[in-house]
Amino acid sequence: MNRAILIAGGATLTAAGLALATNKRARDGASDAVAAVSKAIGTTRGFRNNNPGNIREGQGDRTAWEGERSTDDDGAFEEFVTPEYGFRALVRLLDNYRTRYGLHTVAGIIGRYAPASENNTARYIEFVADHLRVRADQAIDTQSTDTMLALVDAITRFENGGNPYSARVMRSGLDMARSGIIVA
Ligand SMILES: [Ca+2]
Repeated sequence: MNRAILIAGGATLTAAGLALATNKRARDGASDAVAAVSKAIGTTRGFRNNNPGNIREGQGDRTAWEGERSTDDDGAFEEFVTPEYGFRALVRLLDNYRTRYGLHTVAGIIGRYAPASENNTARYIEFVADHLRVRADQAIDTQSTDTMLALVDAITRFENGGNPYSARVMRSGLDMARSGIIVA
């Protein structure tokens, strides 16, 4: 399987491929394509809500996340004041999958995270497993910072068609989630 195509979802790879071209016209086209992709990702629902994992509101929206916006403009999804808080919530949720539900595989984790009633779960599982370079039914160690960040990155890419966030922003969210200082 061509991993680059799978991860890029087409558009980013096309831009990257074009960027290798040496003639100026192709390079200009590539810059436009990259800008268009960045702009498209910057307008996704997950991006607007600072909720890169597209965490849904629970029934009655009773979960009060740390860093949740005081306003509720999106009636279906959680909204956070910064992307760091969105990543924090995602890591908290995925840590719960391990500690509370004993989920240790991509199939188990994504099967719960993105139920088939509202998602193409099979495609989601395949995408994430491929990104992590594991089999869907293989145990992964989500206690590991690197593995959790890779999982969060894959979810962000699948949910938004790409990941516009820096590694630092994701790491900051993970550190907040696991610091034990902020509790929610
Ligand atoms: Ca909301």
